[in-house]
Amino acid sequence: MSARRIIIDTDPGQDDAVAILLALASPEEIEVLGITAVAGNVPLSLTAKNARIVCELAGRPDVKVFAGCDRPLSRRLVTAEHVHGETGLNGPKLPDPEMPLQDRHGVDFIIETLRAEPAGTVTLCPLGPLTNIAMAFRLAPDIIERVQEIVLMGGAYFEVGNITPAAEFNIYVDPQAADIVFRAGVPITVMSLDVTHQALVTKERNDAFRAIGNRAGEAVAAMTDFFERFDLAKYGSKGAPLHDPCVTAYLIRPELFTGRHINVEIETRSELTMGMTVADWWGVSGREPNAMFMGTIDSDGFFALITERLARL
Ligand SMILES: [Ca+2]
Repeated sequence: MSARRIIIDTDPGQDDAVAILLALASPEEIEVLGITAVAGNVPLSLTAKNARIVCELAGRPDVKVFAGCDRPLSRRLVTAEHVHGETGLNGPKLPDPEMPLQDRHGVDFIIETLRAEPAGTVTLCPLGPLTNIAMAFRLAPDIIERVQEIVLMGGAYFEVGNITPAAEFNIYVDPQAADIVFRAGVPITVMSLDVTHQALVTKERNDAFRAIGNRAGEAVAAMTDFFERFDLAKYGSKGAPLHDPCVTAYLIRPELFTGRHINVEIETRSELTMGMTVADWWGVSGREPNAMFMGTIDSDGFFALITERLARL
């Protein structure tokens, strides 16, 4: 099988960083065509910088990184320094990047890549708010049918919300963009909080990252140490969830996940439930399925995969 060709759209974020490292450590399964940064966990200037820090940590300064949209389509930007720290990558001490940011806008890169590559050969992997993807679809509707698949982290059904009582962060930050993406008709696979809240960095798993003994393992252990302090206080669980690597792990080992092909719609009007992913898990609406909504993960297999691949870096 040839490698899946992907564009990673991201707002790093420690968990984004692990997702990117996993992709770059897995060239047999994943070819990263480029990385587009978006405003989300922290403002765009930081996510565009952090994406390059992570590429350099992976020993891949050749990867093209583009800055995309600096704010949601129509709402004020909400960020999450309370989770990720003021830089977005708090935890490890990593040097400022030397590799350049590409001149082109991230949205233009997405459009041009989908037009240039054979139809049905490029997968989009959004790890943050869906602003860049929605903007690309809005500016160039001809690219929509050329997308192979969208595999994204966002939303929740049983776990409901993590930024408001009703909404998951990525969808909440730009619900209008999410609405455009979920209505586009592209095959979508959703790594929701229902999955990611089962992917907990326990002490044993954190120790395993550190025991790899290379720079990437040490940095990932320091990242998960950092956000664990917040998540343990919030969830009272036995470790912090590692959200975004579920996306890149799925491209390598889809059998780690199970879910249902269901209808998912986005709340864009009610302030109380803004950004809620209304997922028809029980099939009660009669609405057409538009997303593969994941519900379970083999978390031991997931962490074994990440640890094995980080050791290659
Ligand atoms: Ca993210």
